[in-house]
Amino acid sequence: MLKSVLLALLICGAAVTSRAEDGSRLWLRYDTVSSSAKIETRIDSPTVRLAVGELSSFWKGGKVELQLMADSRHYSLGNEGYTISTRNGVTTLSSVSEKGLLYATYHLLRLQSCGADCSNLDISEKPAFDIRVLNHWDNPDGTIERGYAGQSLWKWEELPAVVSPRYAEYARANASIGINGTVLNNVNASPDVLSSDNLIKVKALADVFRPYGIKVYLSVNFASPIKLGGLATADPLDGKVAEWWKVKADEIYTLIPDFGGFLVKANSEGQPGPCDYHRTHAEGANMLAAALKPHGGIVMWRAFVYSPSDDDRAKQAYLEFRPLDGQFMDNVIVQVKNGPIDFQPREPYSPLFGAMPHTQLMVEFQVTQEYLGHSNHLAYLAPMWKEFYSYIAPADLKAVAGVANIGDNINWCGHDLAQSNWYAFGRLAWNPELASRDIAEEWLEQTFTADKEFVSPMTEVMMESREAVVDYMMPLGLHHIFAWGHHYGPEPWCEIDGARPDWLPKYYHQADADGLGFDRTENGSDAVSQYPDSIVAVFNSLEKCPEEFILWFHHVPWKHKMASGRTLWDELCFRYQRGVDSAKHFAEVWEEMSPYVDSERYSAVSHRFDIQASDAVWWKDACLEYFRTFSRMKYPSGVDKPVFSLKQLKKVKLPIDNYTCPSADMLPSAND
Ligand code: GCV
Repeated sequence: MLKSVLLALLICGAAVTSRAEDGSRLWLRYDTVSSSAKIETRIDSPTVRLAVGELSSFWKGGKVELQLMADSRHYSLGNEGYTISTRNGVTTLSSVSEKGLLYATYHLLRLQSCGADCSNLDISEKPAFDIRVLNHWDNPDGTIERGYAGQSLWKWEELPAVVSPRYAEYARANASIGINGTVLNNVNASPDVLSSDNLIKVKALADVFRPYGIKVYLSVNFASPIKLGGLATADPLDGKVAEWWKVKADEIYTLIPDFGGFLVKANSEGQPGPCDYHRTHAEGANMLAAALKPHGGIVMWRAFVYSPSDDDRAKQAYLEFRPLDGQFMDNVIVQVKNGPIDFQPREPYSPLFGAMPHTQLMVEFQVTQEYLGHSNHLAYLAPMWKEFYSYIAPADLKAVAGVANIGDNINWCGHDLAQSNWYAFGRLAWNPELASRDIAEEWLEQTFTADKEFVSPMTEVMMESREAVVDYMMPLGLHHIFAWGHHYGPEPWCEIDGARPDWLPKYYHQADADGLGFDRTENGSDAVSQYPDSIVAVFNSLEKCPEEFILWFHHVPWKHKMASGRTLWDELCFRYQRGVDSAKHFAEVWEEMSPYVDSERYSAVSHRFDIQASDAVWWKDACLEYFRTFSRMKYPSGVDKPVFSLKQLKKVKLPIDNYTCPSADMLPSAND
């Protein structure tokens, strides 16, 4: 019989220490209580100790009990679900697992922070997906591909000897929103990640994350058996290669018994893969899956593939992966980006979803704002992810991944308001039914203040922000018209000698004297036919296609009449102008917020809203002035005259790479 020890853990909260509002506390800005409530539990484990510590430090209500329950109700909530109930002034948190109790704890504290009435709770929660992971694109040298919040959090050179306190803070933040996995390194993976020396460092991180319910995964380089193992080949059907991976998996699991598995980018953008040996993606994935399976590990195999072929890039992942449906092992999940191209401000959903009924699929969202103004612009992304779920049922997905926007900046995400995207990613990964607006409100309340004078206007700003970015960057289904070398500013005119056509904006916008947009109808590239018939009927028709996707699917004449009654050209001008107006409005609203926000975060965000407003003008002028050389039409009334000339903007070359966010002095300004 298990020894049953009643632990009445009373941990007095530490004295409130005043600290600068540097954004480091994220949404976890709980006030420490001076005399803590009674927190009771019979369980003593690292995870439950964390839960008890949180409640003792921050729970302002009455007694709380934490209990493991294996009854049918809790069993039906799965391994991570939980209930919270109140009776006679006692709040009871119950789950079949300790992890569930930790999630219940954060739920309770969230309710308290948001000012909810916690006196009569009856809550049941169960996550929609079993696997809810962040994908870090962090490199061994500390840089982060498409990361705009400093260097990597992982200090490989110090590990395992020095274990930064930020690792536990990171894990705590993730646990508080239900994220249960982290892929530590870039999908453009270095083979050295799997070296024995490095695995000891990975173990040190896994040990910190474990009590928070977070599993560690690694991105692996498919050619590791050659580059690290000294083999002559990485052919997945070669017995020595399979054995190399098996031995490597055994080594990993000896160190990290709960290791999650591998994430693989293969035969994509120059990465090695099974196709180098004329094997399929399924053969490559299955070989790795076989090595992990005895340990309970999984392979997340990315479907982000395209090559410089004649086929429309938007079609390629489907063409390559759909024929493999049913061929993947049951511990492989094919990871598909939400749209068919690449995390653009707006894309239709990828047609692979729904097209591989015999394969486990997961969606990959991008939390970092590679194509949405980096960490200079506010683009609250919950509405974008909800848009995806308006087409794809969560039940058809096995898991969800988000490319992290986290770095070693003190405020984690560069822009204080970009923390909302990390938060929203976790909340929606747990429950995709949540409303974007509710998530925005609860995030604002916890991160800043519950004062309605702040929360109401800022919720509106957040809710409008993604659409504003679409408007001033790429309205009406335009996509990938970014400058060469970075994905920050506009360069729809870009031409680079010898560059792959599908890396150039003209490939995507197809502007000419007749009109604008990529013809993906049955008369064009026919990408539309990859969707189910009911959707083809809509997207293929110029009349029925939602205008938000019209230039994605159609080459539209400049004088085509839009729903508003305007011509395409006028509508385009109107959308760019609307984006500029919104960005200016955000800056104005923020100015009114100074009484409610500490001065540190107030000025940091102000500065970024100013950049966003002036970048919006840059985008509008660059795109409209350039497209006007084709439409040869005038700006309609109500649309501002350009501040910048095309000649001026064509000279702009930002001195940034894949790893930086431009500073204000690098950007074109209306005062230049
Ligand atoms: C990690 C885009 C990005 C690359 C990224 C790639 C991917 O092409 O620009 O930086 O590489 O997507 O998702 O693999």
